[in-house]
Amino acid sequence: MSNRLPVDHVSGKGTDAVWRTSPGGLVAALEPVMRERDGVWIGWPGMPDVEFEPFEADGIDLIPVPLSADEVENYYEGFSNDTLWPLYHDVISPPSYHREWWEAYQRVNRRFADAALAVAAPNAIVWVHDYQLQLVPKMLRDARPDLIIGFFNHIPFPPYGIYSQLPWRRQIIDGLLGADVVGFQRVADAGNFARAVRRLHGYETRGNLINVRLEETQAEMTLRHQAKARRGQPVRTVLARPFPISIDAQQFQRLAADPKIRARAKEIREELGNPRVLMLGVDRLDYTKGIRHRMKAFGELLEDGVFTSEEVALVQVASPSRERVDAYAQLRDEVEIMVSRINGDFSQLGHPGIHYLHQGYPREEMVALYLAADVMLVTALRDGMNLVAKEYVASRTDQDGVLILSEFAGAADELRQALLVNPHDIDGLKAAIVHAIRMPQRERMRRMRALRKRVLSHDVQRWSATFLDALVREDHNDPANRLDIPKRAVLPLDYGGD
Ligand code: GDG
Repeated sequence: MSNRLPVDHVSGKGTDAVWRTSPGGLVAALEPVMRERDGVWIGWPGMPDVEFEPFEADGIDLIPVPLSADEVENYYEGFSNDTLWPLYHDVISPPSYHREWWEAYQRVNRRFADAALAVAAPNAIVWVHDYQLQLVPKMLRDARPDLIIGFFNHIPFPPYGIYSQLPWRRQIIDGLLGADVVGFQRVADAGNFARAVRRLHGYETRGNLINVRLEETQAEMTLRHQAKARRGQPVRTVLARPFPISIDAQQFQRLAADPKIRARAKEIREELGNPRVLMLGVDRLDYTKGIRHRMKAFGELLEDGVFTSEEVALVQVASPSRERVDAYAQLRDEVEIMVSRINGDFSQLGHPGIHYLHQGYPREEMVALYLAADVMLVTALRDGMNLVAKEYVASRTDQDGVLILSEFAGAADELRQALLVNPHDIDGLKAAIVHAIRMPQRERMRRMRALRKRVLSHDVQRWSATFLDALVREDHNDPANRLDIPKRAVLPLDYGGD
């Protein structure tokens, strides 16, 4: 279950409706699993005020949950994207708290839960995805204690000092604790969640396990769980731990080997006037992604005369996102003013410094861009994981290319051989860019080989298998549930100004 079904509506209504599948990594990972287990995907089809019957797309059975235009405004754009999203990303933009948004959030979560309850067989597994649906696990458990319930949070979980702003902080925690397994991207996210649980409920936590105290009646209802008497009180254990998400690495490797895409990569460099160095950013146009920070660093390097716009080009794909939310409209204005200023000041005829593309592209074109780029810039101020970083690495079958990666992206826990940066430190970011541009090929390849080893061995197929395995494993203390995240290495270089 996820807020959006993995399809886009093209045309038609009822049985004549035509859909285009969005071939994301999550779909690739889950499709075989769902087929094997006779699974269904529950989600909103992306159009307000229309009801669709269940249908099949690319071998997956889909159950659409309808949303009214009001609900899209209050549950989705409002509570999900203007309350939870900024709150969970370290309040980079101030969250808005509106009671009518919260009402809509509860109502829509109930509708999603009911859709699952209507189709789930006895003892079925229900895997709920992301911050839009945090109340669903408890709703399912209250109605159907036989279900096995997993929840995965794709975005960060904030420290308690920030989380505690939320007027409905208890309800959300209770919603999540309805799951058997609550998955996060990073160790820090799982830790923040456990701390919030302790602060708000005083439940005991042991490592990754949380002992949720049960009332006697609930304990009797909980058929699947052994209700252990600890200190005289029955408890249910919830596993809360990181499961860092990944990509369909093989798919990116295949695309990167395609002669047409390789030729396109060459053509892109030619179209850009064969710059000595091509730098690339690919993001949804979102204030969490640090797009302004990287442009500031790039603009200052042009200003300092470290390179000219003829020598170094920056391509920034900023795909349109959440345009009806004010903070996003404002960000777009800020980014576009910045691009115009930098290009106005430093462009040379035929060589604008920044090639800004407020457009979405087919995946093939993205891979061609990844192949063409000497340096990939991922400068998020806060990011659950950041799949773009992993896609760049998986596409570089030539073992070349430099990844500059924010330490505030979840991917930084795994991709230790990237040039790790603090994007708030503009001087540090500039130094990392200069280092990337000047890095000898031997060092580039050594780093890229190590990055590729990690991404290719920890793909999205492995991620979903690990999560589902933890979910069906009765014994949460099983050593097979141990973490597989590299130990923190000493950073080879520190760009910090401190
Ligand atoms: C959330 C979390 C977490 C972007 N523009 C185009 C395009 N994309 C694709 C990328 C990538 C995906 O969208 C973006 O994924 P990210 O992980 O970078 O970021 P979010 O959208 O914020 O995702 C994030 C993720 O969930 C998964 O858990 O990693 O932290 O915020 O796959 O390639 N794809 C195409 N054209 C575009 O123009 N085809």
